[in-house]
Amino acid sequence: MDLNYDTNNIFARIIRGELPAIKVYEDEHTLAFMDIMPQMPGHLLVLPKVPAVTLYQLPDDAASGVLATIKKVGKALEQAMGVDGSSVFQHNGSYAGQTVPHLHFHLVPGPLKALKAH
Ligand code: DGP
Repeated sequence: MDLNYDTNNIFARIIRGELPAIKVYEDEHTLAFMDIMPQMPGHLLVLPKVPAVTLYQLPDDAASGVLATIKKVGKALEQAMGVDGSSVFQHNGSYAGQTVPHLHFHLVPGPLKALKAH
């Protein structure tokens, strides 16, 4: 995967409002929406709006904002789905399974072992 940021990747276009998504949370720095290919019901994605392909490219000063959104959305997801736990995971680079070259965190209301494909 090319680690130079492509401003026309799908998630960049969703952030800019050029492509639709089922958004569940948005603020100045982050966006959360439903995954189009959910590996379990309630599968969400949380993104920082800064241009970064992998976690290792995320500026330190953007990290607390994305973590705050993961916490907020994760707690709401557990409540909405009526479950007592959830999992957060992400991929860095195609070798690790990343398919969209904009940093995103998967948030699922259950254990990783329950994912359809993992
Ligand atoms: P990853 O393998 O970590 O890069 O996961 C990418 C996820 O993004 C995958 O679960 C499917 C999802 N996805 C791909 N394209 C779109 C899209 O256009 N809209 C939404 N909502 N999700 C997408």
